[in-house]
Parts: sequence; structure tokens; C-alpha cells
Amino acid sequence: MTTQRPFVALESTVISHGLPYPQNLALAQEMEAIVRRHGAEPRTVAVIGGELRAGLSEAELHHLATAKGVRKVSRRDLPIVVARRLDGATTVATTMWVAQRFGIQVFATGGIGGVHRGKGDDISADLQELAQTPVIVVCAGAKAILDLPATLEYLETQGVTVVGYGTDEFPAFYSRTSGLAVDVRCDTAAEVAAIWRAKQSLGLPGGLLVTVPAPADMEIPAAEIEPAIAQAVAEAEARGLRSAEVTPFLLTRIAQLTGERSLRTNLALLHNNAAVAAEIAVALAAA
Ligand code: PSU
Ligand code: MN
Repeated sequence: MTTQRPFVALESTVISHGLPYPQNLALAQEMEAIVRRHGAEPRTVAVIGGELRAGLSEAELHHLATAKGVRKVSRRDLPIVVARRLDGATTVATTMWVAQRFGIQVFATGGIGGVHRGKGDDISADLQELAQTPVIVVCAGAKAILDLPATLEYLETQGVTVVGYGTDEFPAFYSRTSGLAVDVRCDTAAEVAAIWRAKQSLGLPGGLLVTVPAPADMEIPAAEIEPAIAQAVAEAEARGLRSAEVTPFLLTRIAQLTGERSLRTNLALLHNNAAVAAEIAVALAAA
């Protein structure tokens, strides 16, 4: 189960549904380059022609970044895209699941899905996956499009340990703080590796959530981003959006409403998370 080579999985929904072209393609290439510069091997995950893949060619990355209508594949969509030999962009949940099949223990992304604001009946499959699938997910917390306290409560119920990397607070993606405590603070990759090994040795199922605040000079304070979030959430409700459409709509609307600044923050935290994930993968491989 433990691999000795330091691999880092990367997701593809952020490429095809999370960011605009051409920044999405540049981001996908840059995350791979950052992982390599930090001594690990990147493996971008997607479904290509119905085949589960960890590791994509330049042409395949380009395809995911530009093609219209690449399906967003969460866990429930996997059998459909495989049976019909479709292309699919993997969410955090599906990327974890594929990574684990390929023996990859560490995965870098931007933000995870969670419990949506409102009635609380839209809960991302990402949370359930963290409860079941043994992968370390490195992210900048979750966007405040979600109900962050409810998201953390769900993770607690499911037995998912939440690490703050260099922080005591759960980061809220654009903002470094949320007022919500993490379960433990780690300041080094070795500390994260130690918690992971302890979890494995105890035979506890599921993943580990490592949350890394956005770089300080790129942060957007919560008060500045909140009006855009509130507007986007209200528009999604007014349109009666459901299920898998909700998150891509909110991400696109917030990017439109907040412009270049939020895009720069988004890219900076993704780069940072790739570096931290690579360091954790290297620490695990060294053990
Ligand atoms: N949050 C972001 N950026 C993203 C996503 C979430 O800030 O790109 C994507 C991830 O792929 C995540 C998915 O796994 O959205 C969650 O979608 P849903 O809420 O439908 O489960
Ligand atoms: Mn959902």
C-alpha cells in the first residue's frame, strides 16, 4: 500500500470547470512543474475515452482545458463515463479514488467541496470520499460559498482529521482565516507524514485533509469577498440550480464578480498547495 516513489495526484475539474482558458492550461502545466521542482512526480487524473488515467500527455491536458462539454465526474458518474467511453474531469472525490487505485497517497487541489449554504441537503461527495479513501488531500480549505461550520461538523462525524498547515484556523480559500479551528496544526511535511503513518498503523480508514492558507500577500479578506459570494449564492438559488451544476456556477460567477484579483489568488494558492503536497510526498517516501 505504501509507495516509495513520491507521487502527487492533481485533479482535472479545476482545469475544465474551475478556471477559464488559457489560465487553466497554464495552471495545469505549472502545477506539474512545481511538483517536479520539489522532487516529486505529478500525476494529473482524468477519464479519457472511458479509461481511468493518472498521468496525462500535453495534448490531453490541452483537450481538458479547451473542449466544451467535458463531463464533471464525481463518484456516481464514474460507471457512466467508463461504460460509454467518455472523457471526464475528475472532482476531488473521484481524483482521490483514482489516485488510490494507482497507489498514490498525496493529492494537491485548490478547494474541496462541502456542505452548501441553505437547507444543507447539497453535500459534496468529496466529504464522503475523505471518510473512505486513503489519500492525503492538500487544499486551501473550502470556499465560503459553502457552509464552513457545517462542512467541518460533517468531517468530524465522518472521522476525517483536519490539519492546519502553518495555521490553527481552517482557511477559507481566498481568506486565510475563517474563525474555525482545525484539529491539529503542523508546521512541517514531516509532521503531516507522522500523522498519516499513525493513521495507517491504527488501521483507520479514509483520508487526511491538509489545509494550507493562501500566500499572505495574495489573500482577499473575507469581508471583501463575501458580497460576491452572497450574490452568487442568491443567483444560484433564483435559477433553481441543483446537484453538480451548483459548484461550477458559483465558481464562475464569483470569478466574474471579483475579476482578476480573485483569479490571481486562486492560481497562487494552487501553486502553493502543489509545493506543499510534493514536500509531504517526499517526506513519506523518505520514511
Ligand atoms: N471548489 C473550488 N474549486 C473547484 C472545486 C471546488 O474552489 O474547482 C471543484 C472540485 O473539483 C471539487 C468539486 O471536488 O468542485 C466539488 O463539486 P460538488 O460541490 O458538485 O461536489
Ligand atoms: Mn453538490
